[in-house]
Parts: sequence; C-alpha cells; structure tokens
Amino acid sequence: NRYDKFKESSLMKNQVSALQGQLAVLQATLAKYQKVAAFPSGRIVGNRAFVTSGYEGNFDDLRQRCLQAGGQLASPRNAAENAAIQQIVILHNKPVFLGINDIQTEGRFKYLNGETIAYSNWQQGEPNNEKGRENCVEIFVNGRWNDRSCGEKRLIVCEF
Ligand code: 289
Ligand code: CA
Repeated sequence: NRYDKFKESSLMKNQVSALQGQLAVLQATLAKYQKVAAFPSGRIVGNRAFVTSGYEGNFDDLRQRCLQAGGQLASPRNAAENAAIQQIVILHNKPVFLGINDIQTEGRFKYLNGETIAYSNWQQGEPNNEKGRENCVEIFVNGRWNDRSCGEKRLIVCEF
C-alpha cells in the first residue's frame, strides 16, 4: 500500500545518502594516498602509479621485487607513462630497467605478460643487441630507450 511504498522510498533515500557519505570519505582517502605515492619521487598517470624505492639491482632482482610488492616493473604503454618514468630517472639521475625484454625471441620486445609492446621510444640506433647480449631495456634521462644486458644494475621503478 501507499504507506509501505513511502517507507521503502525513505529507506532508499537514507541508504543513498549513507553511500554518498562513504564515497566522499573514499575519494578524500584516495586523493591523500595519491599524494603519498607521488612523494618524494613517484608519479601518477591515470590510475597507474610509478614508484621507486631507490633500490638498484639486475633485471630479475628488480622484476621479483616489484612482484613481491604487488606491482610490476614499470612498463610504459604511451608517451605520458614514459614521461612519468623519465621524470623519476631525472630526479635520481640514474637509468631504469623497464618491464620489457626480448629474452624469448631476439628482436621481439614484449611486456612481462608476454604481449608484444604497443609503444616504444628507442634512442636512435637502438635496439642494437650489442655483442648479442642485450635483451633488457633501460630508459635514459632523455626518456629514450636502449637495449642493455639484463645483468646490469639499474634503479627500480615499479608500477601499481
Ligand atoms: O655494452 C654496450 C652498452 O654499453 C651500450 O654501448 C653503447 O652505448 C651502444 O652501443 C648501446 O647500444 C649499448 O647498449
Ligand atoms: Ca643497446
């Protein structure tokens, strides 16, 4: 009857207003953690955060550390993401290994999930697989990429 309908709609209004309050709290919390992630040398692009801990290691070491932290090695899929990683490289003045390699098939660079890369920013003359030993990818302060031996030690940047 009309009274039941009235009760039902008041209940719904209360629930919507409670949800709006919870959403506002979540939005404020998210905004705060975006600042935490970006300080002192993280960068956020859309819903991806690129963060360094300052650690340096070889490719496999870095790959495992990002996984252990619940992320993966930074794998830029467009110019904006590449620029975000480049800014971290500039801040630390140290090149970074990307989550990209051609370990499986020489010359076919893939992300860690096995997909062929959809974006690249090679330095002129790269990738050159110097001495047949360069299956990983580093990014320089100029944002350009070079294939490099996976055994070199580079600054870690994970994406979350
Ligand atoms: O071991 C070769 C590397 O140090 C780099 O040397 C030169 O900068 C270029 O040949 C690069 O391609 C190479 O990765
Ligand atoms: Ca090279």
